[in-house]
Amino acid sequence: MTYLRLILFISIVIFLISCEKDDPTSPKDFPPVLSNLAVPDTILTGIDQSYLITVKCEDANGLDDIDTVRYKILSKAEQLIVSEIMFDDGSHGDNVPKDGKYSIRLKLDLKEESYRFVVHAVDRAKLRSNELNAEFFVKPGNFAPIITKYHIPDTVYVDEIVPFYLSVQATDPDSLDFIKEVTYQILEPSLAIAEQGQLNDQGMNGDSLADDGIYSIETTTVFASWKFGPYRLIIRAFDNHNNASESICNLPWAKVKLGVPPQIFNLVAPDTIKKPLTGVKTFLLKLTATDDDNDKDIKEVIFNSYKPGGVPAQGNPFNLYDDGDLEGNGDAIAGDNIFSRIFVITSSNTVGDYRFEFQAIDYSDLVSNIITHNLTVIQ
Ligand SMILES: [Ca+2]
Ligand SMILES: [Ca+2]
Ligand SMILES: [Ca+2]
Ligand SMILES: [Ca+2]
Repeated sequence: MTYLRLILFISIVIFLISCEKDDPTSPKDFPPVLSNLAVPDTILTGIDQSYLITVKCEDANGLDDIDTVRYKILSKAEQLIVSEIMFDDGSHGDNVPKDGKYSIRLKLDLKEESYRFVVHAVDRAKLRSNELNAEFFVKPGNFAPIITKYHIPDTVYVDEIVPFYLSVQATDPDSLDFIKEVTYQILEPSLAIAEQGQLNDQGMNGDSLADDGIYSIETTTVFASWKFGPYRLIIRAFDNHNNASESICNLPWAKVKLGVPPQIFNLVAPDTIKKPLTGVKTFLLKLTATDDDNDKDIKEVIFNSYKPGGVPAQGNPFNLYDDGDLEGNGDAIAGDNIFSRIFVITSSNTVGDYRFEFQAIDYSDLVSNIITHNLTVIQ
């Protein structure tokens, strides 16, 4: 197939060359050629939106030989609506000047029916290009609804189940349109959907008055139970054309109560370590941290380490982890309140007594008891 095409192409070229040779009056001027006309299928009016129309124009005598690219818009009854030129100078919606792509940005206020966009080009020798056409339809646009007033919580309480009340005023700018529904979605810190549903204007579930354009819902913070991090609330109002307004707010977590401090116990750590002659020696530190408010209330577990003579280690404080990363942190199971860390002694460590002080901190920044542990490094 490709081979056949190649032969056909070569024959055409030979034919054209022979024609030229045979024709003593061979033209030096070639007409411009239009291609790739792009016109939107539908143009909406009355919504302050403009539309970009582009066409490619080439000329065998070079782009400078193109004089004008002219378009006209004809009504269904072939009546001329407008006749203007298109641009390749970086203006009127044209992106790149002098690349042969001509553009015009149109904002039309025409009655609802179909129209025809017709374009042709003329070069400096007054040679006229082929003509390209595209049909498009004009219809009145429709605005998305607008949410004008908000009544939403400024935080998400994670430590107690409390009412969570949402209320917005939604209107649609189009006189013949209406609000079909108002939805909400709450994303938890992991961005998973924590809760979603509808606000109503039927005077129920927290909506105080029916049909007043104020949409409400009263739910609770049960979705947020002890999940710390930023929450995201998305409220969308849909009209009868499925146009939607969208509002997104970020809500930080908060606590109703300060609560009680965490506790730590069951420290596992070696008492004595023989220093390696070369390289490093690792050992595991782990302990259990709990909190009477909720075991998820532990924000972090840390320790400070002091070298022989009481000099604090560089890099204090160090974190212990409850992330199930056995290889990296020595933690066997994530979320079991056993916090772990792999600690390293090198051949350059000083011999003597090292002191470790462990402590947990909760999300109210309350601190636990301190467990002090001594580790003797020997030669
Ligand atoms: Ca609308
Ligand atoms: Ca209402
Ligand atoms: Ca606590
Ligand atoms: Ca663990």
